[in-house]
Amino acid sequence: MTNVADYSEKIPNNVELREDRRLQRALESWQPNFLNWWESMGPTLPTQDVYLRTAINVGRQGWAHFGHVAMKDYRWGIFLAERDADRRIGFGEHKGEPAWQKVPGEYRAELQRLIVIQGDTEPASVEQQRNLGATAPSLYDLRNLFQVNVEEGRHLWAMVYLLHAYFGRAGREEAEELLHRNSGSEDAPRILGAFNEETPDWLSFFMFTYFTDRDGKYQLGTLKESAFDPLSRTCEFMLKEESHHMFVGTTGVDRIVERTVGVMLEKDTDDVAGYGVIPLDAIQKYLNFHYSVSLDLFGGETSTNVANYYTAGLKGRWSEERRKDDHRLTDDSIMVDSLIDGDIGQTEVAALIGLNTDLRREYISDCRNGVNRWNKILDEAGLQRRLRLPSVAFNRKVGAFAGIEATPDGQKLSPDEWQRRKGEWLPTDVDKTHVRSLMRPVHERGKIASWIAPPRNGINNQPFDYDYVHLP
Ligand code: BYC
Repeated sequence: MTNVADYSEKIPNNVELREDRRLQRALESWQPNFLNWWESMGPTLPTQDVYLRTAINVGRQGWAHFGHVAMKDYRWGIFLAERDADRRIGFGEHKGEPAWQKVPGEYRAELQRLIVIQGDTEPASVEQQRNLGATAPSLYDLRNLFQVNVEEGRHLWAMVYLLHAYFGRAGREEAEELLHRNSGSEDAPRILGAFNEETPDWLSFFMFTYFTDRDGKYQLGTLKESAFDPLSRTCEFMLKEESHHMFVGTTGVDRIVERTVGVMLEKDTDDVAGYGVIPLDAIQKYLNFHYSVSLDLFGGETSTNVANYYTAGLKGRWSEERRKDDHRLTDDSIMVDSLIDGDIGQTEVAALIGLNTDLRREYISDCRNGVNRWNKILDEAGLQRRLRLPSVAFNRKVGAFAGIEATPDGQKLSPDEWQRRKGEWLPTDVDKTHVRSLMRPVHERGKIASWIAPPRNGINNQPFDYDYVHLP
């Protein structure tokens, strides 16, 4: 394995693919299927070329190259972070043993399942975002959308490599299935709920990249701890790419809030829908939606699956090595959110079965940073109004609160009351229609739509008015 990606190969890689002819042939026969999928399910807006980042090196410095590339010529490759020959398992019953370079027979099914679930989300997000190019607010944003899309495509490659290289025929079949399931499909939907929701407008896109990509960050962070070393190294490199996706979300919402606040001050009213921007109420409702569906992605508050994954060494905790405990957790407990006699409360459970909750808490505290940041914009403008994260019980479809309805403050509601009032907290048809009415493309260099402020900086030190995308 080298740090440097070999682009002379049909499938660029740093895993010495040419040394394993069978694997190389198998992946080369999957490649046209991937390209067909990209053609039929990927971005719909035709472009000449896009200023994209391509991975060239997995080392600490200078890992990416920027340049204008025709989307169909983008080189999706397989890159694993450097191998540490002495790496040891950091948690669970195999703690201290050498990390695995092969899949142990007894954990084959579970590992495959985790890799398939992870892999399924990557193409799903591309499918969800495929029509957004047609309404991009600027060339800068259009370029960022495509950057996110090609990298999600690469993350699919990352998981397909593992399936092909380590899971035999079953793995190859799963790799095919990853291209057959589609976001929102009636017959063959994507596995996890949030990946079957639409991303029909750019406010949704920024909320998705803020909240849902952040779930990706946390899940990849736990898989980076895995005893299965190739999975760990794959995820480590994916996390590097992932940070730009969240940057897109964070700054996208910043820029929307900034623009809305500007018009609120100028017109001295909260009721700014008529002035071509998105009112704070609508921003809060979109936030409520994307946050709550992303909380569902962590699974149940208690889960024997996650306890087994941890004990076996397949999936660790966020920042496993920084935790000050025995990394086995067989005698520990944790408080988890739960329904107690029908009310929202907390219960103490064995730490191992509460690990989904542990991860979700890390995620929630990270989500707060964004909200604080957006609130700072409101504060600095002298406005009283604040955005906030809704209660963990709000709008949940998975876990302890799936069977109840609650307000963003965590007050339980009867099903009737929920039906009557949910439009106060989740985007209504009126909100969605307003947001969509603003989604008119601005594909002219240096120009930007009315509802969003320009970014403070361009990409790779280029100015905002750089020709990030050439349209036909
Ligand atoms: N929707 O035992 P439980 C990303 C199922 S995002 C539908 O609590 P567990 C990205 C569950 O499968 C990160 N079904 O679940 C972001 C189980 O089914 P079975 C993706 C769900 O296993 C943006 C049952 O309910 N990566 O990378 O502890 C753009 C009981 O659940 C859902 C991963 O998720 C749901 N939301 O935890 C691009 C990492 N949740 O066994 C990319 C891999 C649960 O009864 N996956 N179920 O048939 C995992 O670690 C775990 O499987 C989960 C679930 C955290 C997803």
